[in-house]
Amino acid sequence: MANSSNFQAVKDRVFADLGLYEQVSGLYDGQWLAGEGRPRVPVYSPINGERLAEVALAGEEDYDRMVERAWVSFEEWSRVPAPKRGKVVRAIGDRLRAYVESLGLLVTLEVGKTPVEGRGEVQEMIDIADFAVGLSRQLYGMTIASERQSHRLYEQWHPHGVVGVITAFNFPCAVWSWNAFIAAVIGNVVVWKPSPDSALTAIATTNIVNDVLDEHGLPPLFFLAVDEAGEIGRRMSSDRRLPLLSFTGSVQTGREVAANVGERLGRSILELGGNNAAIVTPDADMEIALRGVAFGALATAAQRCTTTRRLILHDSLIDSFLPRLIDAYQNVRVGSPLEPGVLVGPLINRKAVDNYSNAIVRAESTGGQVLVGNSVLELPGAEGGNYVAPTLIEGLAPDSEIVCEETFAPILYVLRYSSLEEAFEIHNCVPQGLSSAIFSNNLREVEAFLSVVGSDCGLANVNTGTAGAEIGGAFGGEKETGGGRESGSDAWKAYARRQTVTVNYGAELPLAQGVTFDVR
Ligand code: UN1
Repeated sequence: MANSSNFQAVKDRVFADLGLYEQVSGLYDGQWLAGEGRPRVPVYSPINGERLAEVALAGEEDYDRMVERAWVSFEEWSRVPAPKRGKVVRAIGDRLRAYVESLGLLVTLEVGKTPVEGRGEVQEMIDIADFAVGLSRQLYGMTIASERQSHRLYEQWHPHGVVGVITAFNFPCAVWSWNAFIAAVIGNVVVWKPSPDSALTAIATTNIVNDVLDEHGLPPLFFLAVDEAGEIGRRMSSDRRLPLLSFTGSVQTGREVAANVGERLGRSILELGGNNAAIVTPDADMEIALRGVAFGALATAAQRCTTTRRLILHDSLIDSFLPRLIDAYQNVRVGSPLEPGVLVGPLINRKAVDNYSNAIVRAESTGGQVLVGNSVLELPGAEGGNYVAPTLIEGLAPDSEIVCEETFAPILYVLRYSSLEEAFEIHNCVPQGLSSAIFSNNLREVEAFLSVVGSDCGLANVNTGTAGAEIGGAFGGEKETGGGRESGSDAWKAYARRQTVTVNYGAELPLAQGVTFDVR
């Protein structure tokens, strides 16, 4: 169990390494603004409920000034050649390499991820920095054959200006970096509003990256405004000075953001909820399926957008696969992520624990049977922590209300199927469309899953779980997940405005479509 001296020792080491104190500023507009006169909020560790620090919040005037400054930075940064911008991001990636351990552990302390997952979070930032460096020499535009003589037709990509990024607690720095590093090599400047539940990780990250800019004699590019109630988020969504806003969070808040951004005809990238399923067929490699489902359903205490929330299991596997999964659920170690062997840490806060309990009550009241789990855990040594038992529930209709909702807690609904068509129908009947998986070694089943009648999600996985995407692909989902794409592939195009250029280098003025217009 979390022994408190161990917790304190880790905290002291991490805070010293990252330059954090008991009272920190949550506002960076080129410098860290002192807390005077600003409201403060405490940040608690979900591991044991201990107060980690107190964060001074940004007010609306702070935010306004910040966006103005960000535009000043843009003037300078957008004129730096892209490959040179890439070199700066490379230096940032290198600096992050030096903080893999401490920043990863801060993620553990603040949001409760296991140390390997906390580390993985920072690794994801390093990976996207590498990707962005390569991209900085590849911001290709297309040349198109012009129908007119002595004309050149091509596309070029310019930065938008100041890009807003709103992130959730569950990937407290990686998701920001997907946006920020790609946006930066294109020439944008970024204003970040993190979840107040992961403010310290955002503060430490902002500190590290802006130090590198300082050393390069560059203006601040990565601004930060922590707030508590979402006021700044609302400002951002209706702020015309942010041509692009990337939002990661719930479907409910995403709707508001999309409406506000849409109202001003701005652009948004939405990464909203998932309700991801894994189909396990009789032709699956059962060892791979078991591990893939368990990782997808339990990693990060099921607080990923990509978490497996539904298991679509063939009837014939009910007596073989399911008991093994129940066994894994019974034996997985839940507890303080600072303890060796723990795979499932705490939920982020008490509200998340309540959501867990309420979802199970609703599931049971509509015919669900709990196969394992359904308890809020009081762990000795970690009494103030937010621990719950991973839960498997069987017997619900695939389209029942609770199964169609994303509950950010370790509850996996087991749904049965007999034909593959039925499996796809169950799979696609939820409103969300982020990630999906099939476990099968049968080519026909796999290809059907990947065909137009199969998975309707943005991410489709074969013989690997719904969670744990690499940064090289475009990340995002369909339907209520919001349609946004971030991270790899050509997702960078969302952070740039496309300009179609026509150049006439001839001595005549031929018009397109053969139109004539002789004014004399
Ligand atoms: C999220 O949960 O918001 O694929 C992002 C994954 C991670 C990213 C998840 N690489 O699980």
